[in-house]
Amino acid sequence: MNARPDASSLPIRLADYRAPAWRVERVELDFELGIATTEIGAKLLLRRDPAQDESLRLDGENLELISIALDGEVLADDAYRLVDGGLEVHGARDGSVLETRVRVHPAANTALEGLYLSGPSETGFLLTQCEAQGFRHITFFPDRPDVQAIYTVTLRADRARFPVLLAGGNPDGSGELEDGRHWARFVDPHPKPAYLFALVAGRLEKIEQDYRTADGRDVQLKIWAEADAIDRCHYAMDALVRSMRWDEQAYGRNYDLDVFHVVATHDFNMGAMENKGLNIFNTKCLLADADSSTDDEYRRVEAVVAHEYFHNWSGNRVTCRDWFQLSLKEGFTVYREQCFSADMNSAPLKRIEDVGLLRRAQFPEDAGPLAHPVRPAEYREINNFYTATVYEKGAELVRMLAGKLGTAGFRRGTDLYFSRNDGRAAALEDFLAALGEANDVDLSPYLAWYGQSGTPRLKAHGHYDATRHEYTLTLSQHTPASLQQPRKQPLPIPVKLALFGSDGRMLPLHTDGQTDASEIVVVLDEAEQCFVFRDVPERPVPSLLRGLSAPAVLECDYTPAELALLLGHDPDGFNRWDAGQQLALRAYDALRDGAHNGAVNAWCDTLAALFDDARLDAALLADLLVPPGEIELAERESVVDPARIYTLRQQLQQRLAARIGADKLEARYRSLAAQSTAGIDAVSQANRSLKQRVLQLLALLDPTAACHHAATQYLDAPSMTDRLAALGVLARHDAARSVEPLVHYRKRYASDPLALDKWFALQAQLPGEGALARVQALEADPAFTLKNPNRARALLGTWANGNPSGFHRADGAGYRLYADRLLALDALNPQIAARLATAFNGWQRLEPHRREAAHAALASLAGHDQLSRNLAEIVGNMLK
Ligand code: 0A1
Ligand code: ZN
Repeated sequence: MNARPDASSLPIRLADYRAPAWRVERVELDFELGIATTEIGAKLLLRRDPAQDESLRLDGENLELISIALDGEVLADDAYRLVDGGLEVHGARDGSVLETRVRVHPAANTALEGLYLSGPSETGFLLTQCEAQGFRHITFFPDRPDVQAIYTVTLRADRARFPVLLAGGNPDGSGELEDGRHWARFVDPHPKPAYLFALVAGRLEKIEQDYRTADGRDVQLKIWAEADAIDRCHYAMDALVRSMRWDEQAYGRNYDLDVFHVVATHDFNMGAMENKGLNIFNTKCLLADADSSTDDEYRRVEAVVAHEYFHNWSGNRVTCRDWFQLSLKEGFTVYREQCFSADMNSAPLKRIEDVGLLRRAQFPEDAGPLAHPVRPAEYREINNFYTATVYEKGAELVRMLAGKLGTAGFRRGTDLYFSRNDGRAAALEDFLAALGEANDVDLSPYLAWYGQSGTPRLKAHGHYDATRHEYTLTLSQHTPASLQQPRKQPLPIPVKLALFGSDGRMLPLHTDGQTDASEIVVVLDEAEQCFVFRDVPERPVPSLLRGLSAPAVLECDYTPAELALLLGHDPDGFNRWDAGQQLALRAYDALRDGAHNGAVNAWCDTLAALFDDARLDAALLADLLVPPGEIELAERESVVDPARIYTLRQQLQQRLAARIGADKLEARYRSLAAQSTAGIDAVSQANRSLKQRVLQLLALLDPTAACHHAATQYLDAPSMTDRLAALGVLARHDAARSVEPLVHYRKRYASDPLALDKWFALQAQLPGEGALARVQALEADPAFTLKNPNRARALLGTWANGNPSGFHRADGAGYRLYADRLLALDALNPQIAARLATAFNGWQRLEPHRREAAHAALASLAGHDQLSRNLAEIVGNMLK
């Protein structure tokens, strides 16, 4: 059933963009819905660009054409032609109306793209996913985002089987039909690209709330889910209302329809989708309650609800000209979502989380065979470009621009961007132009960031002239060459900085331009530049790239004592954390190289002192106590041995635990455990976060004591966060003792897919070579299936991406099993197979045995002739 478009098809290039020769002004869609078969009638009012004389060509895949008529006349066989991936029609004119009728098979659609079934045939519901190119699996249409039409959608179906019928836009009537069937119509007055079309039909429950926008529109907010999940939608509703208010206040953006629907499904390829007026969510990003959701999950629900809602302006009202501009909507919307979450929670903790993700997911992507610019120059399969680079690095670029313009200037710029481009399909140049023009600055140098892949290395060297009290900071930049871009150019890098005195206080800064600020931004836009600070009373310790003011890697010749000073004293939580991360890297290097213990001691001593500092926020302390992860550590090695990295990182943490001491860890654990609650307020979350970290550290010193606490905590846990934390410690440190709680959890949550996913993921994460056998055993669990993306990701994705020492076995058996599963997955769902295949990223730097085995697994995948275009592109790039 899945399309197997020619895997070797030619790439699509940004440079080849041309405006569409044919547009659709209005479209009327008629769905005769059924689980096995659905029929779709489409009536397209066509507009032709008089400057182009191409004949009409529509996209369409896996569609059975039932009938076709042009301007009311049934088309003769020679007046149209079904071609690979579409339909050509002869004789159409400007203003012509094309009518087609097609048949599709939702229950057989395992790729979850187009119209598909969520859940079992008897009880599940129908829904659509059209981004990026799913609409062509529904009807023949110019499926490109610069074709924007007004949609009228009529749904017809059996009332008992499909009591709820939803589509994007405003409701425009409903009623009964013969034979127990009914209909509902929706009209969307805002012209939209096809990727924002959506429908949902089936048995769903709802919660609802009224909302009045700042500009006075009454909106009905409705969240829909299957009966067993509807009670877990209240937090999402609360987050939605807060998102709507925030967008009114922060960006002056109001909602623009009378209804806003949100639907939850267990079967979804991504996190969620911003379809106009009908957002569809993976349950993982929508459902939340104290018994089954962790604190991280609550935060994710809040963030994703906001993200999809914010798209209504950054993505829907102003959409993308073509898919190369994807970051125009995604980078900007991630940035908006990050700011919202920072406002709702703690700004430094949010920044720590975001930078952690950037370093763990985006930096490695940007340094490996899948590296691409935020605006790629070419692609074969657009679904492979929903990447950390387009999303996370894209958000960093917007953050950089926002930082440059300041809050008021950025708002002036976005106001102009939204008003000037409302209803249009825009390009990244339009974004930069609006921000720049509204502020009278030329932002065009920043475009270079969008076209160049790779993470710039920022080198810093300071020189203090004690007689002149002058401090000269020399900054230089270098971006490593990549296959596609052997020569990289210097970029404008805003470097936010401060200088610290030896007593840990910030020094006032005197430069030519500014005086007396304690924090300033300098822009490095050449390969190397010097910046001079006057009246500096003593040799300062510079704090650089504060807040990660640009997505770069800082290389500075700090001594461990200097980093320890910043870790101990920086008033900004994020910068303090970042100094701690840099110091931990030094400590790690020292352990690895058997070098002098200076850095290890500096890291451990400083953290041990902070551990005793009652003024420090518990959640920040928890983050400070975690060294960079295995993936980040591997990024710095030219030859990677994941098992050795794991061992060294464990040793480093053991040193920290020993320095703090078992007694203190034990006492802190007891005091935090005594204050445990089920609340999701910031204090309760911080308590849980620190309690978990303390227990993990204690387990490295005294596993018996820690497992004793963990066993009790598992039984008494008032929240999922505590329950899972306890289970994690038990499973890692006392396998035998973890059996009973694991069985207990499995039974308790047998009918809760999201909780079961966490059970699979927790075990897939257990380090070491035993992981392979564990994964195989878990595959035999009756609840395991490759057909559900969340389940496949929970087991296979967590193992390959979140457990380096378990996946990268020296004998290569991990790679072989994984390649096998990717093949099986590819036959069902190419998008998920391709995404999971990116776990091989970095294989070229593995030590020789593993590298050879990884290469063999990739080569065997590449040798299959039935690969989807999705998987073929990833594997092909990996082997370039
Ligand atoms: N635009 C969505 C992400 C998304 C992309 C592709 C999808 O199907 C292939 C689904 C969702 C977002 O950014 O939230
Ligand atoms: Zn998005």
